[in-house]
Amino acid sequence: MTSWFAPGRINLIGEHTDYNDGYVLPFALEVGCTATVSPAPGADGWTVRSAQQPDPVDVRRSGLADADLAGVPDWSRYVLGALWLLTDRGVDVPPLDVGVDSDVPSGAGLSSSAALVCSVVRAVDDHLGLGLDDAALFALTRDVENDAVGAPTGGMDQLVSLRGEAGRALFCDMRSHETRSVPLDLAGNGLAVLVADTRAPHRHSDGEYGARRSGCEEAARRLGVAALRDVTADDLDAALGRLDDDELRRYVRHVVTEDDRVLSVVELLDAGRLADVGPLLTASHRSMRDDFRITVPEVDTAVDTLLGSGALGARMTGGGFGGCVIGLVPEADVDAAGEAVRRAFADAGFAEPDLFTAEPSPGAHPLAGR
Ligand code: GAF
Repeated sequence: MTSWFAPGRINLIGEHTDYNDGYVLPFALEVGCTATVSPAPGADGWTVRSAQQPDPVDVRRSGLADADLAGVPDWSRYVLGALWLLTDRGVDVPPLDVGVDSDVPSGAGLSSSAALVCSVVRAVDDHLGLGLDDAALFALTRDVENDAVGAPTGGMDQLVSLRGEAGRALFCDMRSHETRSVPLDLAGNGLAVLVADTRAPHRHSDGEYGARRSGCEEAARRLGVAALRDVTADDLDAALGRLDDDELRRYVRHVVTEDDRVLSVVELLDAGRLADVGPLLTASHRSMRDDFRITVPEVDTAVDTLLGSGALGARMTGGGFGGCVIGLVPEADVDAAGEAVRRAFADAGFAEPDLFTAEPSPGAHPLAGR
């Protein structure tokens, strides 16, 4: 029996930059998913079970093709997709029992799916002694989401779930997939990351995410670059001048300025100036709201309320259209800021938000007693 834990994530800054080959700065959370892999001698396939789901899913190995994945419950595709991709790539995956147990709230934009797939891939790799290196582990987890599940996401969530570090954020170059951790010493600076899960329903989020991604790809094509990462902040005005489509211009402005903000935040964190990153976080939110247009009233209300109650900066985190907002808040103001968000939501007639603080935590790791 082999057990691995992999965490969910908060993205400190760098939204919708990953699939543009750009920069992101997420950190791993304390909450996550535990995957336990056991041999299933005598069985002729794989059984996957979730502590959060009523029924296990059984699949015969010989019958596991693309089409079969379409027929299994959504949550199990992340598990079966990993087993299927390994098989497709020539690994003889024997009969297995895979159990998963997650405490990442689903649908909150905290990457419950990355926690799931990363815990499974690490546990299967370890159990079967495959010895996949860092690059192969990342590629497999991203391919499960893109190719097996069919979600056109950019890889940030899997990268930080695999490689996050306690007390640090992970600076990721999403072209090379090289990563470097940078200090995020919240307590040492008397600060906290206060998270408001707005519980806003993800309105049209799937189609809107894909539309943003293809819009960015189209803009890069028109500008003659491989990806929007290749347009620098210095080139931005000239690039905007060469596009006649207002929507694409807004997407380009968001991505290019967001990459630039990530680099500025990394510089500040490297220099031990955490308290100075607030305005960049808030500028990121404004860019998502006004240029990329992926916010909803609940997240804008949470951001404005946090800023009005002591936060040094605040922004939506994750793919958008709902989910969570983060505020960089002096520890002494955390309770009052949370209470202000609750009150603002009640006044606006929104669902009650969930408020909690987040600690940069370790990435995927094996669990003892396995
Ligand atoms: C989601 C995706 F999964 C990530 O790849 C990333 O694009 C993010 O939205 C937006 O920054 O979490």
